[in-house]
Amino acid sequence: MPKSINVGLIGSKFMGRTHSNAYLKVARFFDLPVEPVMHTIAARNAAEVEAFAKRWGWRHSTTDWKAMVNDPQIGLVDVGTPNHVHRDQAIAALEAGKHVACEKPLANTLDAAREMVQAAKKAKQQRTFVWYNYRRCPALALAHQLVKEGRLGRIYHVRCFYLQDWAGPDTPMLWRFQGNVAGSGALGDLCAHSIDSARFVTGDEISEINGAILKTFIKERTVLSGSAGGEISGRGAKTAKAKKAKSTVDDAVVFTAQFKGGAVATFEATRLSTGDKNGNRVEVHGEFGGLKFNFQRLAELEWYDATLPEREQGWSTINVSNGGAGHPYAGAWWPTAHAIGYEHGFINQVADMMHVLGGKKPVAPLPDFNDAYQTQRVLEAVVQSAKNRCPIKLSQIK
Ligand code: SOE
Repeated sequence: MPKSINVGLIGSKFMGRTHSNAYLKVARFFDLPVEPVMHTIAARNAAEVEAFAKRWGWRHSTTDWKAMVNDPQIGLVDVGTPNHVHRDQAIAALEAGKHVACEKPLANTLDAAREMVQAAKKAKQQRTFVWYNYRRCPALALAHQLVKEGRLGRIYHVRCFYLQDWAGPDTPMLWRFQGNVAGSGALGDLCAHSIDSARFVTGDEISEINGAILKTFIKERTVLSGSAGGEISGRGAKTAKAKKAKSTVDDAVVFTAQFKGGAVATFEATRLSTGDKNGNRVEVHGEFGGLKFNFQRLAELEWYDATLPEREQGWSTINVSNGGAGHPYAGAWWPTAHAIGYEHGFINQVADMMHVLGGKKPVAPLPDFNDAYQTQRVLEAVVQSAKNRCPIKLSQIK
């Protein structure tokens, strides 16, 4: 009989749904040493959180996250809220003796992220996890394995871009446009995934940001009643008299970087790439081959093997849904080439978290608070490089 752990989740919007779905499904597909029990969901609006609990199968609902975090029955606290509350919620949960899984980026500021790392260090008995969910897309996990096995040899180039287009001038004010809440815009929301993915695939750390541009194209946005706390919901109303508020985050970021191991890298992320909806791409070129991941072709990893006889060389497309061939996570899902989607990355993450909590190895390494802090340092270095128009060494960012 597997053991179980009671989960308390804070947040019932976009991430609340992805995480709830993951807890709901995981034990149907994976054999787990520890199974999550959907114990309590916490969110601000009493009627909404009650309806959410019924819909997703949470046993209890509450508007009091502090009480939930201190409930002795809860073993794992999941923080699925906007970035500015991650610190208080995660630290309260660690101090109450819980394991913590926190949404990305780790926090809205480097200082808050550092406090979280310190609290995690003190909590010796507990584990921390961060939801960099794209690590658990089979194609990216396979890319990680191939690099780790040395199949690319020395890494020369890393090229990441993350393109969305939902934030045009008609999109109203949301928490994601407020610097004091989100920390940054496309940088922390999208590029943080790219930085994490690049670190994960190469197994290397960024040592220097050589130049960065942070750009806010849309300087102010219409405030619709209640919209600021809401989630991305498409286009807003165009009312001449509507109240406007300043957007205090970047809509787009571009930067160049170098890795400790010598690779050079380019990163680009934007919320204004008209026509590209969720274009998350990671490309790596090494001495013996190349890899290309494209979220919009989720079931595929493009692979170039330069060790083959020259007449056989060319880009090949690996369909990564073959459990029998050992593709990461595929064995838990459907027969070969019956592809999985966005939500499965979250389910795969819960499976890996449960393995770690049960003392077993995850399929792919999970970022803990300290690991996510390394990504947060890169975010800070990019901000400083853009602001001061100069290169920043990561050793300058503590
Ligand atoms: C919105 O831009 C968003 O939902 C991000 O917040 C997620 O982290 C990313 O996976 C998809 O886009």
